[in-house]
Amino acid sequence: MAFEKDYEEIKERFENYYNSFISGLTDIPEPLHSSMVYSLSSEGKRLRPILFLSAADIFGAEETESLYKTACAIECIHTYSLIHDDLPCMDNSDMRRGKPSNHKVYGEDVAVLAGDALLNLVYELLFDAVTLASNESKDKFIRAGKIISERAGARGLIGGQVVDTSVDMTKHVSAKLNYIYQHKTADLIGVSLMAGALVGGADESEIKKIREAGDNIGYAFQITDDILDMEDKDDDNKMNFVKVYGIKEARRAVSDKTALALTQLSSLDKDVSFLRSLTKYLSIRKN
Ligand code: GRG
Repeated sequence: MAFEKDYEEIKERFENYYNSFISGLTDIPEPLHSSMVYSLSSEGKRLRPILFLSAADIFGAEETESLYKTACAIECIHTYSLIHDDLPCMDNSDMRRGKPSNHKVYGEDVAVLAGDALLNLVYELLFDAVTLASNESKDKFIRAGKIISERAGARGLIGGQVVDTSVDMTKHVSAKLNYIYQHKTADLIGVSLMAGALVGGADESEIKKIREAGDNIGYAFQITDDILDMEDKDDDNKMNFVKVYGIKEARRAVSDKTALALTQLSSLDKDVSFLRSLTKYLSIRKN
């Protein structure tokens, strides 16, 4: 299928750069180095960098090193969040991507530090992206770095995680689930699209449309994750959309959010065919 071929092609282009970035991680003491490389190089979908690169392409961004450094920064945020999310004090998960989770191999102390080190690499990469950018695109990479940092931070990913792990879910469950899904998951997915559009030169109204589409894609992605977890019987006693509303309502929500995202993408006067196919694929994915 054309979509799968296109996905693999963008993934391969990203991974060529990403793998050389990982090989360049030298002068790091052991076992920190091995722990970082273990999670960075384990097989994932690379969804967020693919969203970023696709959005950038739609708006005509050039294939520059700044672009790929920003894509690597986004994948590093995602990887650190998975390492920390698996820790016993968070989701307490022994497995990740079909392999023992980072702390199961390297211990909790090293896993915490590997996550921290990846987050520090993020700002090295984002600063490098600005430094290497042409004079005309420097401001765009500065803005992209700023929104990525915001959405990864206390009002974004980390805010969503703290509500997920520590808030009493017996009251106002709908509002709390909304907050968790928007921030823990949709913020990074949405900002990948927004940042790509930004560095490609999208105007404010285009960024707003792609932000809305990205947030709907991200929300649907998290509900799909819950559905897959329930089907896998990988149940963790935590409240989620399926447990609160049931599987039928969860499937309907995925379909509604996906339809909204498709309409929002189509309202951009651009060739969004790959992003539309990706959005549809994500709503029926099996992993
Ligand atoms: C500072 C402790 C601390 C935490 C940072 C951990 C954290 C904030 C946020 C958790 C974010 C999280 C794990 C959200 C779940 C999102 C999700 C469904 C991830 C799986 O994404 P995929 O399916 O994974 O794209 P692959 O393996 O394909 O990359």
